[in-house]
Amino acid sequence: MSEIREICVPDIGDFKDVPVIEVLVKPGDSVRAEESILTLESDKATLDVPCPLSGIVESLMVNVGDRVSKGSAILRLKTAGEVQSGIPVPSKATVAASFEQQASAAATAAATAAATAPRPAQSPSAMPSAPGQLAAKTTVKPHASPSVRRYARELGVDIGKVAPSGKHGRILHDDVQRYVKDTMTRLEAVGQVSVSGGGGLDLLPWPKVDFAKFGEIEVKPLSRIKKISGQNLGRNWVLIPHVTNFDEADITELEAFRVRLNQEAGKEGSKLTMLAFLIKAAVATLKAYPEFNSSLGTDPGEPTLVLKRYYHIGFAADTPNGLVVPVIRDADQKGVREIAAECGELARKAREGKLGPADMSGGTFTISSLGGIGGTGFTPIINAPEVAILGVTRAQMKPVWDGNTFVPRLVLPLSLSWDHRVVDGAAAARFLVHLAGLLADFRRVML
Ligand code: CAO
Repeated sequence: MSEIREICVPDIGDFKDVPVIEVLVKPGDSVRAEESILTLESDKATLDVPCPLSGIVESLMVNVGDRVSKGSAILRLKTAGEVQSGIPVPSKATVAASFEQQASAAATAAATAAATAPRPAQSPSAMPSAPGQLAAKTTVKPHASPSVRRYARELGVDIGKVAPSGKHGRILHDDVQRYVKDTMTRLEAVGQVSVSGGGGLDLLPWPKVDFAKFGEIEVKPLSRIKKISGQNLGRNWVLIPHVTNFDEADITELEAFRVRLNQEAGKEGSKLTMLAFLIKAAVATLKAYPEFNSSLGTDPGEPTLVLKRYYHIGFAADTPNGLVVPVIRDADQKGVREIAAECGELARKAREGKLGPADMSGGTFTISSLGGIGGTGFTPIINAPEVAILGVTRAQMKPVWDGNTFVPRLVLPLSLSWDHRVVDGAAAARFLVHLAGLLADFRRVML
C-alpha cells in the first residue's frame, strides 16, 4: 500500500542551520531509496542527503538557500509500498559520520598545509606567493557536492581541473558541463575528435602512487608560469608530429668577430650576444625557406597554410619561475646590435616577471638557446601555432678535417624540431645547412 510520508533531514551530527545548496529532485520525480535528494553545505564540507524510501515526490518543502537541521522537513513522498528497494538505506549514524568525517578531513588538510608552510623568517623569498594558502589548495579536495563529484566521475572529468563559479569557490553542475564543452570545442578545433569517435588515444590512467610510502617527500605548488607552460607544452607535444634534425655550424670566425666587437665597445657598450646573431641568421634562413615561418590554418574545411611575411622571433628565456618566450618583433628590420639590446631588455623583464602579453605574442619562429649552460643537443618542443623551433647548445672547439689536416674549429650544435604536417626531413636538412652556412660566413646574411 502506498502512503504519503514526510521525509526529514536525518541526524547530521553537531551541525545545525546548514544551508541547502542543491535540491536534486522536483515534484513528480520518482526516487529510489538511497538516492540523493538534497545537498547541504557547511563551511567545511558538503553532503548529499539520501531518501530513506522509494517513491514519487509529491511536493517539496525546502528551497535552495534554506537552512536546515536534523528533523527539518524536506519533501512529501508517495511511497512505492511494495516497490521498497532492496538497497540498504544508510543509517542516520552513517550520514552524520560522513558529514563529520568530511569536515574533519578538510580541517586536517588545512592544518597540515599551515603546519608545513615555510615560516617567513626561513624563506622570505617564498612570502609573496602565500605558500600556506597554495599548499592548502593542493591538499584540500576541490569544493563540490557529492552529486557534482559523481556527475564529474561519470563523465571522466578530473574535478580538480574544473574552474568553480559557485559561492566560496564551489564547483557546480554547470561548471562541469562547461568544462566538458570547452574541452570538446578545443579538441574539435584542432581536429582531434570526430563526432563519430574513434580518435581517442585510449591511454592507461596516470599511475597514482603514494610517494610518502617510500620515503620523505615535500609537496610544492607549481608556479603560475609552469602551470600555463606545462599545459601548452603538453598539448603541443601530443598534437604535433615532431621530428628533430641535427647539424653543426662552424662559428669560429663569427665568435671571433663577436668578441672583437664587444672588446671594441668596451665595458660601457651593450653586449653583442650569440643569440642576436642567431636570430638574424634564422630570419635570413626563414626567408629562404618560408614554410618554416608559417602556421596551419584553423578554419574548418580545407586545410591551409598561413605563410607570414613578417619575422617575429621568440627566444626561450629561463626564469626562476619557469620558461617564458618573449618575442623580438620585425627582427628582419633590426640590426644585430638592436636585437641584442632588445633580447637583454626582454630577458631582464622575464626574470623580474614583468613581461606583458604583448611581449610574448605573435611569434613566428622560436630559438631555444642552452649555449650559456651546456649540452651537445636536445629536441625542443614546437611553440604552437609555429611549425618549427631551433635548439642551440654549447659551442666547442673540435678537430675538423679541412681536406689536408685536422684544424681546431669552434663548432655550434644545432637542432631543429619541425611539424611533419607542414615540412619534411629534406626541407629541414636544407634549412639547417643554409643556417650553418650563414653562421660560418655571416657576410652572407646581407645577400
Ligand atoms: N656556446 C658557447 N657559449 C655560449 C653560447 C653557445 N652556444 N651561447 C652563449 N654562450 C656564452 C655567452 O657568450 C656568455 O659568455 P660570456 O658571459 O663569457 O660572454 C654565456 O654563455 C652566457 O650567455 P647567456 O646564456 O646568459 O646569454 P645568451 O644571450 O646566450 O642567452 C637567454 C640569453 C635568455 C637565451 C638565456 O639566458 C636563457 O634563458 N637560456 C635558457 C633557455 C632555455 O631554458 N631553453 C630551454 C627551453 S626547453 O626547456
